[in-house]
Amino acid sequence: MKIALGLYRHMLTPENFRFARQCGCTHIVAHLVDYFQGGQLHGTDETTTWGVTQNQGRLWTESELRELTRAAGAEGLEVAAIENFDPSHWSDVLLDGPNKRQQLEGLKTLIRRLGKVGIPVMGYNFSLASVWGHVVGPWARGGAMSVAFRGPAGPRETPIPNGQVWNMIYDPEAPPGVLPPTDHEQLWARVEEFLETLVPVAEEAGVRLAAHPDDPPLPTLRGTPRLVYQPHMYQRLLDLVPSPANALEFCLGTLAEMSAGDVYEATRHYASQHGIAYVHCRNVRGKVPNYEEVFIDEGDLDVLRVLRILAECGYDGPIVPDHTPSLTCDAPWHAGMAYALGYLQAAVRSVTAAG
Ligand SMILES: [Mn+2]
Repeated sequence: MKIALGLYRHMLTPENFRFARQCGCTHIVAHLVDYFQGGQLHGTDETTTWGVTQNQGRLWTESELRELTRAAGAEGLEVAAIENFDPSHWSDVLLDGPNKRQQLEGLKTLIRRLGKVGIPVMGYNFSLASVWGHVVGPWARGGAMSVAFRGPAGPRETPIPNGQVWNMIYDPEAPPGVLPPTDHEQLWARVEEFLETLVPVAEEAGVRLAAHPDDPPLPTLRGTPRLVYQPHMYQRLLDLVPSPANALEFCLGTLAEMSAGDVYEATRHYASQHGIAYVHCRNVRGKVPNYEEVFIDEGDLDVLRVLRILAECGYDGPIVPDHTPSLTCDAPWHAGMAYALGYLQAAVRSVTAAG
């Protein structure tokens, strides 16, 4: 297994690449969407979004992707994956809007560019509401700040306004009103078209598409359907277009939050069919509708047991800490990640040595 660090766009700097290498990472997972902009990840009320995306019609260029791989390479790292499409690149793919065909062509171009520069995975989250509704508080060990989902006691589930999807504003000029209703089968039809269009291109480009499950894993959120909110729903997604290029961004925390199923069985099930492109590893206490993100060595998930199963199934791909609670010090995010990465280093070494 390859230890990797996920970095948001504003964190893709030589200093952070060096930090990752110093923590023993051989790979990074890069977010190129301009969310957060260095600001808040989680909002204070139901109207908060991750901001306005400024990339309508502007696909990530081959030279910017190549520069990313060069800059990471200069610090001894490979780019294992790009995580998440920009909402403005695929809003009408998610919403079945008038620009869908054109946007699918754009996504094909992006996948081909990833292939050209040697980035082997494109992670995505086929979701209208995306990650939403979490609150911040001192829920991890020692009162470390982390995020929780509180169901009806959390932010009120307001409908999604026009011009927004995936928790970002892609059209600030959109007319007033909210998204039209969508049901689960309509959403499945949309992801099927997305996969049928992109999987052949990804195969040819040597890129794997990797699906993240819905976080929080509820049947609906803000009145919109969720796609993968129980472990078995990942299989439906793989079966839509069977191919090595149709794979999973296997989020252990989200799987552990699901109300049904078993995260260890799911890990064996998907790893043994080589369906996992990369792993998000974080720990959690509780399940929907009430759970908290905690340190990698507390919470409900037995991380060592999961890693042992991955090793037994021959999984040799990247594993990233996903998110961690913040440590109380001058560098809360970095310290939290360094802690999780140190744990992962030792844990991966112990399970692979035992095998
Ligand atoms: Mn995740």
